[in-house]
Amino acid sequence: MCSNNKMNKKMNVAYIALGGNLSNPETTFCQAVAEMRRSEIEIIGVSSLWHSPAWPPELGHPDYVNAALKVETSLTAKNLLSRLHALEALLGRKRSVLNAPRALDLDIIDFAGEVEVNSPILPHPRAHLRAFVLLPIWEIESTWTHPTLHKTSVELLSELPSEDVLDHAVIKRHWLDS
Ligand code: PH2
Ligand code: MG
Ligand code: MG
Repeated sequence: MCSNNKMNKKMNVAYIALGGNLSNPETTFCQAVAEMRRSEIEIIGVSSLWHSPAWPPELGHPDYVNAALKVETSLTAKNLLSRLHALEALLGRKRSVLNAPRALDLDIIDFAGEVEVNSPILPHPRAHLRAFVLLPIWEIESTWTHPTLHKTSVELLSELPSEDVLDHAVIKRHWLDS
């Protein structure tokens, strides 16, 4: 009888970080969002595109483009992660060594405030240390609070070396068609 999925399924809000430093990340991010919209992932917040040097700096990898999305989904965290991994593969991600350059990285940063020690580890274990994650999330939701550290993105950013944070710049505000 009910035609609206939302009436039957529990909806959760999640924050997803996007990153890429191969091919054309803006195009890849747009394709990723188009695919998400086709699968039970509704986009309810979008950051600008941000540019930053690859971390860690000593590897000399190409610069990154990063962004974040706030989404609403009926998927569980585990199913959302599988969906995101499938999308990474579809859009050209080849898995190799840790921190290898990649066409697309999709990480769940926060899933409904859940805390999980098994995959997917929640919140994302390094999110609080990365300005390329915190800045786009701050842009979408300035009141977002880290689920276990109970600090806002601004508080976490203030704990990072300021030169790290200043290395990040907005390169495009509106990159996604609504
Ligand atoms: N992702 C990495 C490794 N290094 N550096 C930047 N600036 N942005 C990223 O998204 C990034 C990185 C592995 O996930
Ligand atoms: Mg990552
Ligand atoms: Mg990842």
